[in-house]
Amino acid sequence: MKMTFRWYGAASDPIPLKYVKQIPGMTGLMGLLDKPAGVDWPEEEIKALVEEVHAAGLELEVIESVNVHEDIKLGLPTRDEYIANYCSTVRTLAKYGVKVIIYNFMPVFDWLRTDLARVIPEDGSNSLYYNERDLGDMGPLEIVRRTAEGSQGFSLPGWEPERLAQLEQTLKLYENVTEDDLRANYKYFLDAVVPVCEEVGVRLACHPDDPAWPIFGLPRIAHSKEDFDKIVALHDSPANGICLCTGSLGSNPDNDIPSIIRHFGMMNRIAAMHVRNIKFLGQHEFRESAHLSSAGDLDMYEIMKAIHDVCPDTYVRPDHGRMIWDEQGRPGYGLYDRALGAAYLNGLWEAIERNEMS
Ligand SMILES: [Mn+2]
Repeated sequence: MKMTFRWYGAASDPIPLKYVKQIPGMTGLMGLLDKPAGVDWPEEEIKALVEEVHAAGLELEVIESVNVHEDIKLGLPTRDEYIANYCSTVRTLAKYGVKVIIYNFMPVFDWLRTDLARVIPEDGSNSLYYNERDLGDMGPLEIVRRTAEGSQGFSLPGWEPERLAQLEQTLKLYENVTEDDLRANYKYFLDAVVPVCEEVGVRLACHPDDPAWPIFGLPRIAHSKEDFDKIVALHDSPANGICLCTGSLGSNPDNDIPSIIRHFGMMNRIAAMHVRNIKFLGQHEFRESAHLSSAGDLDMYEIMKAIHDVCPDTYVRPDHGRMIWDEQGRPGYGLYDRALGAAYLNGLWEAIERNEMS
């Protein structure tokens, strides 16, 4: 297991790499370049990022958010150009040592919350919160406006202003797209990109829908074991992998996370893990909790044990944290609670390993 940390780059992440390096057991980053979907990432920017991370004593073997252009998901004729750019980005990233590329195939919306700073009454910290009832009242345009307001001037992954300007038009394009259509377009993408990944030694890692059910009537095809069984079958290769995000899949209590890890780990399809906990508050209502099992409803010991048993060499990162100790920063991506999360997950890991040996 390689413990890693999501980092947004020096220009937009207030957390210095030195601080990341000082978290015990931290080996590297899940990094990114802030590029709109469909763009071929420039080699000089990738090179500069890798050199900056290496200079801080950290690895950069995982890249997040090489976003898939909407035209690819919609299967529009323009998709081939964007797929070619994607393949080119894969090749350049591989040249600089990247092994895993995390992406998602969610139409229009990336992860979604109805409150980015919900106060947790027990201790006065705050975290991301979701309540389907609030969402129903708002509608897509309103939630986008609120998200922009609540993010304290930071951009949120998947909410690029360029894309959102065309939101209404894009929503209309999806009106007649079924789940099967979306899967067919997904297969077209994988059939083009996975062979390139195989050639250069990169694994794609599909991030689940978050929350783990359809929203706004859009087709969503990545939020259950059954969904991912279909995804891995679309193109049969270890390079067609999964980023198994416990908090995203775990937002639906029907998803048994340790058993899903075991299932796909034994198939050699887990390329990366996002590990965090969820506190259920009602039907389609939850908030993100501290990483400890006792703070939420997921069994973090069983999650780490499953990783240890079936994909012990995978990349793990603590996922969204709460805002604690009056930290100001990007919602979900502060330093303190994610550092605590990493320390806790490393502690579980050490105990599991010691137990195995005794
Ligand atoms: Mn995640």
